[in-house]
Amino acid sequence: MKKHFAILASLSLFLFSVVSAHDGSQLWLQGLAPSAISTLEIANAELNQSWKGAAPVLKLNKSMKALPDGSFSITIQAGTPTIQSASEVGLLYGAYHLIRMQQTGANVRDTALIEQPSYNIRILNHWDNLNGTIERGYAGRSIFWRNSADQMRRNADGEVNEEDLLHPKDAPEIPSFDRLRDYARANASIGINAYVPDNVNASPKVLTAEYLQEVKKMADIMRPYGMKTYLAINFASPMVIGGLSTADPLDKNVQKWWTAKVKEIYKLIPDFGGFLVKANSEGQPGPNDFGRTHAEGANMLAKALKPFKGIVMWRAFVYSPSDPDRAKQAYLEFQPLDGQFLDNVIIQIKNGPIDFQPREAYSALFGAMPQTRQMAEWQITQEYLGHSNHIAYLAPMWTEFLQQVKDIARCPINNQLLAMSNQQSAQGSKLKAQNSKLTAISAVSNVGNSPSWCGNVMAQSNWYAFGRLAWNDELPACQIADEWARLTLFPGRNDAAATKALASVRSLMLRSREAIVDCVVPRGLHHQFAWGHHDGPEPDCDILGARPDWMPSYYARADREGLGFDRSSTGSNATGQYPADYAKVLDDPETCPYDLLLWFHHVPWGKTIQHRCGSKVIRESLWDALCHHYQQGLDEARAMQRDWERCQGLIDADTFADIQRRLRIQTRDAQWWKDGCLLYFQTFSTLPFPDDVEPAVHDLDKLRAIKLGITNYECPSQELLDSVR
Ligand code: GCV
Repeated sequence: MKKHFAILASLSLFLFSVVSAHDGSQLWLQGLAPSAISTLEIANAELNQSWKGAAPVLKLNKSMKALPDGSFSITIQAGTPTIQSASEVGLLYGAYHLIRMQQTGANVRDTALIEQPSYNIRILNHWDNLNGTIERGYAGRSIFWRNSADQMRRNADGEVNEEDLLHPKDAPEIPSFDRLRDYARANASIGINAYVPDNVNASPKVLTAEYLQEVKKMADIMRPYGMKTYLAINFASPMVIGGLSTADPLDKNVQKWWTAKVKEIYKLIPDFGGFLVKANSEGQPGPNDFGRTHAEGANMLAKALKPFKGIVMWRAFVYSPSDPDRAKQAYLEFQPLDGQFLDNVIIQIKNGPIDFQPREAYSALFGAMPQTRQMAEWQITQEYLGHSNHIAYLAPMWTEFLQQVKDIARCPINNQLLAMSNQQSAQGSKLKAQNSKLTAISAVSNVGNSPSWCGNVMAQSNWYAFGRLAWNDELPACQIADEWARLTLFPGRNDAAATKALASVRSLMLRSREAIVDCVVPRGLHHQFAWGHHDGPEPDCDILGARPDWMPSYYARADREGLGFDRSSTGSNATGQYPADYAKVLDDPETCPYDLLLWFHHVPWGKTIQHRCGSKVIRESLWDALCHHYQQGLDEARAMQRDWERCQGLIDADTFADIQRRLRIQTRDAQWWKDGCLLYFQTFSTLPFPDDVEPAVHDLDKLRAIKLGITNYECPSQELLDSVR
């Protein structure tokens, strides 16, 4: 008996320690992407390969047409599921939802639910250049353009030829069919229904006949998965590829050129979605170059797209080098244009007024243009969050934003015109009917051709989280983390060891965003990143002749008195752009949320700050608080390492080792941030570190000399980081 027990025990130990290889290349999915032709066939094939139990019934139900496109219901009676929807794509979403329910341990015996999307367009923006590089991409090269090999010329030192980086090769390259189908499937599985395959810093060449043929091929692959194709366009295209002498939106020939181009596109891609435009921003051409407004530029494109039901997503990411406060720019330029945009234009606004910082105030434009459709733009790729070297789960940041916009701006961004149309007459209700259809949310993708798709497995969680929140913007970040980790890291595992490891992964994910805020930009400090590539600290960056608003000192405003940007009514008055009651809260440093203190106020080093840390209320000087936050950032990076170490043997070995290595880099980076920022700010405060803050391990002069020398298309390697500090 004893012997049997011992054999059984060692056998079960063996079974528990055998971890099926799940290296993340499959993302959160099981099996293969069905090579089916129609959406319905895909839904059936997915259920056949993944659903365990009585065969589900799929029913097209036209009476559900009143619900937003893609909505579905699932009813399970005694284990037999029925999925219903007004459209095939709704049935596909229902199939993925059902499979997810089973794989995450939900009740799949008897249940009834209806799911409908929060936004009609749920779109990924890819900043992929036609030469295959990805701006702010840290996961290899593009899956859409010239992706099969590194085709760029390099010099003897291995540096990429500048010309190859900036300009696409003449001939487009056919994208890999399988990779694109896997991409389409992954998106459909979480409800993402649209993509823009090219960079907003757009090459006019994407609109040439040759490239449009490639776009058509992509669109054909994506269509059965419910993915609509859009293009980022260059506003000067009529001049660059059309031979016109102007791109003035009021010029008849320019209008004709766009009308013809749009027709050409729809002939190839009948369900083409429309254009995404970055205009008059960071050197991109736009209507202002011809003395026209953003509304005139956007409307000209909107008119060309209208007959085909296409839309324009016009970005509000604008700022001029001369304005005293970059944070006010988008509002100043766009708010006065409220009501001037046609109804197939939607203004795409970054969540914060600066640029995807780990924490920002929400952009005051949300809710400030009641007669204009608006959509949020988030950033999945970790431009300011340690690239793919750091582990940062971003759903807590996005849910924080959604909450603020709903509560404070009182702006349901998915339903802008509802309130207005309710108050209006017959014309108002017409507006509601038309416009309530145009609701959207977007995010800048982190997908590349690296085996893990996103640079590392943990970074996939943000792609997943974006899809889930775009579908249901009420989902809690912790639920999404749990789902993603179960599906990706512990598929099919319900044993005690896996459950414990899952709890560790969840803890790591949920603390990761705040850890990075503490580590790099605590309490509303922002943009202290290195020049250009934005990896690592460079608070004292000083580039001769460069725009002041590209310099960290512009944002930190450190001096002998204190730290922070005075955006109160006695400063730049950015607070005045927010709804009056919230503006009042922000305007007073005593009531301003502690998390945003240095965003809105220049605070004296010695000023006593009262804040909460867990259940404790702490009173300390700004300087001490700052030191404690950087220390906390470092401590949290170490805690994340410990969380991960608990998963050893329970996660695919290669994935475990890869994330372990990245967390080591992250902890060393946290030390670099703490020393680099505190030693620099200390030159102004002249105050000592508090006793419970670890002394610096670096010299300020050495840190100041660090130049990583990488492009905006790269994540620094461990070797590079180790060699410079
Ligand atoms: C695509 C920031 C980034 C740029 C990006 C720009 C934008 O400035 O650093 O790489 O350009 O935002 O969103 O247009």
